[in-house]
Amino acid sequence: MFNLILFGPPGSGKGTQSANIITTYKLNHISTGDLLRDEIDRKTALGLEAKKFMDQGQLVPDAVVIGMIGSKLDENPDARGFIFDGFPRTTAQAEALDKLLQLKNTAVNALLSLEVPEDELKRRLIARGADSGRSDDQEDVIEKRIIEYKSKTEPVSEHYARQGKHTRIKGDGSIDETFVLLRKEIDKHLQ
Ligand code: B4P
Repeated sequence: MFNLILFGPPGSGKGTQSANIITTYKLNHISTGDLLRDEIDRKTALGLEAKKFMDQGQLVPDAVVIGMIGSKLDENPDARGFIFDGFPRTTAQAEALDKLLQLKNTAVNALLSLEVPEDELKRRLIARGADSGRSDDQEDVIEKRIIEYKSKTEPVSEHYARQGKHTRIKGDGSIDETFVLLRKEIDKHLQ
């Protein structure tokens, strides 16, 4: 089994590159952002609760997100591996993920961290907000998401650096250029 965390700030290309990776490597994609937006669209109790946090640029509480991941892993017992997109976003989520995978006799193989300057992140998210109307892609909310990332999410990369699993990937080129860099790194693990 090959388990990859695609990591980086909001707008760094996690969702975009996950789509490329799942096509090429046939891994199961778990995006907590997509799962939460699906709950919001279906107006479930979980979705209504999550929306309050997402619209403010805040992280959704750990217990909610960890519960969703546990169910997704159980739904796919025969997967070749998983790509985790937007998860874990806190050290508590990382510790929970390590335990959930351990129960399945597997572990995180690598965390690939997309590095993109802040002005480019903002440019991408504002552009997406203009097209999609996504309520968290508005300038004031984007600022808050970046602050949340720095204080709560960046420590996750240190958690996996301590396990020798953290690699930085230059993420400010085009979508295709970034995918070439990601492939080189993933191929090293799969050889
Ligand atoms: P996510 O859905 O994960 O959103 P994101 O961080 O903005 O990344 P995304 O994957 O969508 O964007 P991408 O960089 O691909 O999270 C949304 C919210 O959900 C969070 O703020 C939080 O509230 C909540 N949440 C999710 N997971 C959680 C968790 N684990 N715990 C707690 N809360 C959680 O793309 C952005 C734009 O850039 C796109 O328009 C794309 O086309 C463009 N782009 C990408 N790569 C590009 C490139 N190389 N060049 C030019 N443009 C590019």
